Amino acid sequence: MYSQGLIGADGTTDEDEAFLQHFQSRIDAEQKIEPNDAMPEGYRRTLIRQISQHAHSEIVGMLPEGNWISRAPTLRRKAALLAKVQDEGGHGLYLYAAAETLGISREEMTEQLLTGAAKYSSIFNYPTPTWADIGAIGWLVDGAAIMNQIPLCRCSFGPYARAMIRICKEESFHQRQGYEIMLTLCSGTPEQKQLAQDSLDRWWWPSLMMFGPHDSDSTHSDQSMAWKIKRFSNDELRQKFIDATVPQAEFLGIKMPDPDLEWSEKRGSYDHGPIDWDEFWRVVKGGGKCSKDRISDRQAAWDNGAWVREAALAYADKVRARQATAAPTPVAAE
Ligand code: BYC
Repeated sequence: MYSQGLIGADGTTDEDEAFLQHFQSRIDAEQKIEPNDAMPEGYRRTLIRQISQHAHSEIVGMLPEGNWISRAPTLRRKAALLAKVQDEGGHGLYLYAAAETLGISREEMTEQLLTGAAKYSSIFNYPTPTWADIGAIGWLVDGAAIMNQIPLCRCSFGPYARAMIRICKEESFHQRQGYEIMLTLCSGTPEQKQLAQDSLDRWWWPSLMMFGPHDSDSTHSDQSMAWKIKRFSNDELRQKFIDATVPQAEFLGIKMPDPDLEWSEKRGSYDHGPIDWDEFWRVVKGGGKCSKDRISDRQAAWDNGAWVREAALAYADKVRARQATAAPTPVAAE
């Protein structure tokens, strides 16, 4: 049933019916697929696309928060934010390493990011004008990330699933540090509480957009769910996030910027107002407030790091040359 040109049967590989069925039966049996296993070309490409975009998001995601490290209000806040931003860098590295097992290099992935061929999460194209934005990012952006990423711990591709386990543990610390910033602001002066409210107003809708387009406009979901890369649809995860987050805003005593938000007894979930999909696609296509800066910052980081890459390669060459000329180790007498 999956052979109708669906599973990467793109004419460039010889994926016959039997091969595709055997692969799908492994997926259906919840077996992990490992890098050296045979896999349809479409599965490999889908994973490279998703994992590399995820890695880029972690790395670009360091920028809006990194912007506040030198201006954090206390030493404790500075230390926590520094650790969080470092964690995001680590997440990017685990994910690039997982994608590399599928046959793409770090250089190729970076080039795809810098030329715009690969996307990164829309959320990181918004500015962080106040300290409260750091609270809102931890609470909402990391909260949305956890909702999306916990199911990825059960992704059918082993290296991605294993990377996600550690990432999710760290994201949960990130979410709590963000919520604690919001809690502190909301228990402070009216001005501080207003800062928290303004940041919620700025970040709520973009956080909902992180989950991707409506299911009806999601081009990859059906196939990714059949392959058990994704376990839930974009709308399902978005709804879970809304249901979990509304009570947290109530506890803070601030209001979601959605007049249509209402608990539905019938659905056992919150109904919400319309998401501005025009804004989503504009931002995804590079029209966000910070889109140009994000890419030029990454380009500068790549260019400025060239000497490190060159030095590492020169050192590796030296080690290889030394090993090649070293005298062979004598064989021990019996
Ligand atoms: N932004 O068919 P769909 C973090 C694209 S990092 C931009 O539903 P899919 C953090 C999508 O790529 C958070 N583009 O796609 C870091 C596709 O275009 P392409 C990142 C988006 O893949 C630092 C098209 O729209 N998390 O948490 O089935 C600090 C159609 O979409 C977005 C991940 O990357 C978007 N929001 O589902 C703090 C998680 N949404 O590729 C926090 C892993 C969709 O055909 N990724 N598009 O050109 C996923 O779970 C899935 O890739 C998505 C999209 C749910 C994002």
